Amino acid sequence: MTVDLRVKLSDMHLKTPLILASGILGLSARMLAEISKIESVGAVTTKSIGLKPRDGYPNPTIVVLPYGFINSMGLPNPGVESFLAELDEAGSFDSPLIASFYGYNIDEIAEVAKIIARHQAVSALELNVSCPHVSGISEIGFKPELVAEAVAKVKKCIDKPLFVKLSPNTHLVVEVARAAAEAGADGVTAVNTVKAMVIDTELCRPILSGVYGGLSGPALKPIALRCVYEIYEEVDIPIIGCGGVSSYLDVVEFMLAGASAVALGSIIALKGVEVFGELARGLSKYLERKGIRSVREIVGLSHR
Ligand code: RRO
Repeated sequence: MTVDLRVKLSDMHLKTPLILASGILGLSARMLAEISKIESVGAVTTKSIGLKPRDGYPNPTIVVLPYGFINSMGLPNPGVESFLAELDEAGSFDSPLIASFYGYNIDEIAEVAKIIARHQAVSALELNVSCPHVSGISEIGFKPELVAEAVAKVKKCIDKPLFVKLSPNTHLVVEVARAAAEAGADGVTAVNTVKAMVIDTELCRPILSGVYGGLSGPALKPIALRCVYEIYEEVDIPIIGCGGVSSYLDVVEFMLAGASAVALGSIIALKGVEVFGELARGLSKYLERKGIRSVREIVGLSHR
């Protein structure tokens, strides 16, 4: 039996439900274009891009733990104009390119969206209102009314699908998803990292230069999965599941919870892009074993 891994996400057609998450190998446009050519890659997402260049935080910016990473990169990015210039040189994309972006207020968010959406290589936008350790970002993403305002304003300026990346660091994750949906968002990405920290017991001070960071990897997975499940129960909007996927069964779990596609982050940083092929093969075998023809059939199946 041949199984079908294709999924549709808003108006994008993905060869597989596997997406490269924002912040992973996504700073160079040329590298993203290369990754988009890998057979089992469904879509690729850029590092979050803002209006102006940002250096990010000084080292140390990442701590490796037995159950995941804590990062505090601090939103390093070249700024929207330089990033688009890079995109001009990057060559073609064989899978949809999702441009992640941010702003410190609603006017700035709309301005960045307008500039990015003009680039023909960009298939969709993902609004990051959920970075846990750069001030001014989650402050928007924790407030359903501000997210609704941002989404409505952005949708007026662009004619491409808009996703909103949600924070797990609020009890209002479903309310924020609902606000995004009602304001016209085409999907949500659930979720960004969990706010966390590490302390050096010899130096007796926080290890990360930014003090706080975002926890990703296996420890995040059950939290992210719960967010996807809750949103699927309450809000009628496509969901990209994101958080700690490290095996094809994790992909299956996210889809059963209600995700139409699944973004991969820490596992790619750890093991490289070969993982896309491994997960796609595992997913196909799972579907074959279950006698399911299309991966689309398992989306939300655990809610029966
Ligand atoms: O750059 C970062 O430090 C970062 C961002 Br923008 C984000 O959205 N999530 C995260 O864990 N790190």
